[in-house]
Amino acid sequence: MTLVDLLKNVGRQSIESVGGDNIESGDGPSDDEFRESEQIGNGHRPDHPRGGKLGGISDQNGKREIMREEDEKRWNDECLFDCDQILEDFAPRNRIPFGFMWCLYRFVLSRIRHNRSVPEALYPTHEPQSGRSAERAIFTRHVLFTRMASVKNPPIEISASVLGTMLSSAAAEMSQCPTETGTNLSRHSESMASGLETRIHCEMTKSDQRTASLRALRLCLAMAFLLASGHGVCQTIYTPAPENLKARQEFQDAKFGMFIHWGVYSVLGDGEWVFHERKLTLDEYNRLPSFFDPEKFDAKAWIALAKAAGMKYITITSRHHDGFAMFDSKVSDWNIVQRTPYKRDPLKMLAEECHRQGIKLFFYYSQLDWHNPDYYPRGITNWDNGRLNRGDWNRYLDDYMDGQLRELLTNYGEVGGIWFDGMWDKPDADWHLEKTYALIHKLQPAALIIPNHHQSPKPGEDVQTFERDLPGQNSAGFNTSYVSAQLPLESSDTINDSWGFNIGDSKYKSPSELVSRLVRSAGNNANLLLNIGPMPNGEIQEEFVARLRSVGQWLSKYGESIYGTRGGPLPPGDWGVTTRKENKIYVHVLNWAAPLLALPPVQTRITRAVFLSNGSSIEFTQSANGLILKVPPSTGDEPDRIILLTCREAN
Ligand code: H79
Repeated sequence: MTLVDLLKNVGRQSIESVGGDNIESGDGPSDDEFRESEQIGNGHRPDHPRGGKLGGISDQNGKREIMREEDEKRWNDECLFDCDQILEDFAPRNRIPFGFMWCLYRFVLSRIRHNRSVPEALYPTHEPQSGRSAERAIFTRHVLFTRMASVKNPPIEISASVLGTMLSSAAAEMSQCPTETGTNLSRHSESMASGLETRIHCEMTKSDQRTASLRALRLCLAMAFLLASGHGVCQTIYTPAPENLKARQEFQDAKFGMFIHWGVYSVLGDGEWVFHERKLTLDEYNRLPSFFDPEKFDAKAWIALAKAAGMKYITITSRHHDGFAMFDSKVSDWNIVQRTPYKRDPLKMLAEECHRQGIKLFFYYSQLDWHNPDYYPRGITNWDNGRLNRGDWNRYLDDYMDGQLRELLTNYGEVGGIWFDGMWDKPDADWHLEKTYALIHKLQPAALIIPNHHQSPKPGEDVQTFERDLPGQNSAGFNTSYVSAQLPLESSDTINDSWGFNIGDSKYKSPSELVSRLVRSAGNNANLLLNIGPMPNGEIQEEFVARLRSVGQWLSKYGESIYGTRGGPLPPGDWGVTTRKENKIYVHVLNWAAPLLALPPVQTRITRAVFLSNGSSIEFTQSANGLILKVPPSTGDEPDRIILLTCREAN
């Protein structure tokens, strides 16, 4: 059953279940069947007003079908709907409005909850299916169904006032939801309801149902865009500045960046989560800064290492989840200048050196804070570390966080962008993203906003990043599998298994493995942001240095197949990937033992194939069925055999 099928069935069930007098009765379920049909048990969902609970649907022949769990999941995960198809399927039977209202309603809620752009909201993607999010999804669906089932004569009543009423009722019900989301949704629903009622009015007659259906569809779309364009509670559509678009391209061309995790936690040599891992108290953790004195820190040497590795940008932790500012912040004294014997601002030194050496500098900034009491209510990583059990969330975001971001974007010259992390700690919270993103874009329009929230991109964001995964992969279970087709992509990874300095972690990836990750990232149209965790004395351990230099040596030879390229045109596979630039395709053979490599068809005519390492010709056959390459034998020590294809036209 496709999602569209599911949707049709829901529309049908909902319409039939209210028994609207202008609806084809069809051969849907009887009341008894409907009553029996609810099987998706959850304590939060009260009974259906008509006796049954929610979730039952019927198929085309009236055979009752219970919505299976996997359909439910797909519904939540994909929620794809195709307006044209709905129109085609529902219009002849006057069934559009209800099905479509359902979609719209879900869209509106989804939009509020996730601050998504219109296309994102119309095509919501994967959310975690357990815990509070799932509970929330179920609750939302419940409210939706309840409202839908109580609307009479759906095709006529698709009007702003009905939607307004629905939203008001939903607001009342949401306010009983025992989560922060409930409260937020309640508030938003209420303000939307009142806004809508005054803004749009739509009268439709019973005799004009077909037109009504079409008008309803248009109305819904119009409302959707209206909502998205800054009216009511929704955000203005983000239009990136020309310099931002240019920065995105430069970012994509750069392909390889250095991630740096460095903070007072480095002193303990146990990673950047040590505060949380050891469940330290504030008093205990507050002692750490006095041991942080990186006398060997040398900004020039760090940047020179990044350059030797072939990296084009650096993303450094301006503050991690411990909230400790590694820069001179006036917003609080929880910072390197005021709390450590070092007393200086390493970010300033790095920024100056980056500008001198032509490297872009990005600031990692954790929105999650384990130290500031105003980070309240706390998130999923909360433990009792001695903070007061009260705080001012708005003050945390508007004064503290935005205050520090203002400093970072004002005092350090041109900044590549801000790399946000930690929002996943409070997925339901209102993070004031619109405000924060607007502040960043106002201060430095070219600065890229790179959020590591593990969800699909939201308005105002400029890059989609994937933590320890290639785009679309979700190996650790926290990345989204949605991949933006518009935004630049980035994959972040570690050289050993740690981000912050970890004295006991010797699981270093080999230089070949690192090259392979870089190549696979490029072939997947993404940058690689490769991490080092410098030591507390300011030095970078030799294991990292040696590996980075190896990758740099490889890049000095094969960089043309990486820098400035885009992924494709052929899909990545276990065998390897392709990258492209102008009329060139680079076939990166990463894991292929046989002498012949058969690939899918390439759209343009290939005029020449050479082995990039020595320029020798490569035999190939191109036909409508695909492309066959005779791969030079592996010497066993090269991470990548690259075949350069020259094409008649650009790809
Ligand atoms: O800075 C590095 C890490 O410290 C930070 N991001 C990188 C770049 C990071 N913090 N957490 N994570 C990465 C992994 C997040 C795991 C999560 Fe969960 C799974 C968040 C929510 C679900 C585990 C379970 C952590 C909190 C609950």
